[in-house]
Amino acid sequence: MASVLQPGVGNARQDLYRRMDKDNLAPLWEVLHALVPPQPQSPCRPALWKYRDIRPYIEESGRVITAREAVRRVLILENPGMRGQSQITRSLYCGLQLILPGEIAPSHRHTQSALRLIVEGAGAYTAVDGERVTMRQGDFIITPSWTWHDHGNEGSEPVVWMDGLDIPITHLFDATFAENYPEEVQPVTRREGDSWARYGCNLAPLSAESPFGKTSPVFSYPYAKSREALATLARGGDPDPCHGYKMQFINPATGGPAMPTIGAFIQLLPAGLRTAPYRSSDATIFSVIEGRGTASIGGQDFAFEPRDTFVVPGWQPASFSAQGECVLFSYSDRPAQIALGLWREHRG
Ligand code: GTQ
Repeated sequence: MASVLQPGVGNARQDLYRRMDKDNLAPLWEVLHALVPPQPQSPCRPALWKYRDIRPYIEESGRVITAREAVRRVLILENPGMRGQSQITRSLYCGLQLILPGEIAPSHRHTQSALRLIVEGAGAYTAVDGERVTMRQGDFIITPSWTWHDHGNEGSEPVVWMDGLDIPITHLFDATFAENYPEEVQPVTRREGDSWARYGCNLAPLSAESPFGKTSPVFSYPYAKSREALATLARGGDPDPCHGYKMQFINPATGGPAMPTIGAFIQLLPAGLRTAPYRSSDATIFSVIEGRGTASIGGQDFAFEPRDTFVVPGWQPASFSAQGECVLFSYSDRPAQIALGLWREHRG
């Protein structure tokens, strides 16, 4: 029943608010609608970063600071609706990291999980708890929470990759810890390919140890393998109307997502495909590996080409129109939302 405001009640309320404010109290009824909206109300906006436009800044960053001095030489992709917060969505961070030939990004570890999607160049490596992996374009590489990692470039060309981290999630929980390795580069204790051989070939050691806790023991998913799988699927059956041929990267030890907080996906859109609108509660960051097309996000059209990055805010309808055959990598906080019973999707 609507209450009728008596004369003087407005003043009485303001008076109450003022007095209790100094005791760190606030009235819920003034903010209830904003705290519990019927649908997500996010400052996150759709956006696209054209690699062609931002590549000069990345190159210039390589002239003004070394990887050693920067620790990580990264340009952060900040959501235009959340400038200054180092966030591309409310829960995730995104950056483009540059490492020049001969450079080293020193070893450290943190509770944040990181993923890398190699965007340009070859010949760099990242090391995870004693094992190095060579980076190639399109590779999806994980740095599990609390694992030592350093990056180096032993090749002859600049290497750029996209960093996806769950920084806002660890900050939300105030569960952020970090430390530097005592030396710049951690010792190599396993041969390259060890973890792939051990966990990535539908084989597993007889003992059920999990070297990286809740994160996949396979920390590098070579693009050549994922691309071949997508090509086989695309030859064999009809595409999903919303997604084309879309797969998620898994932890072979559990069959679940490769990382506990971040879901990672790869999809092939056949040339000419126009997908049906799709929305889900996990805001999603896309990196274009192959092909040109248009992403329609919340009614706005964004033309994309290889190496571009774009973001689809949660619960905004998105559809794709593929000019040529496209391959898109994407990541979101879906595993975290599913674990907490929050995730929703809507097709059509
Ligand atoms: O490579 O360890 O983009 O710690 C941000 C924080 C990359 C990294 C980032 C990091 C890293």
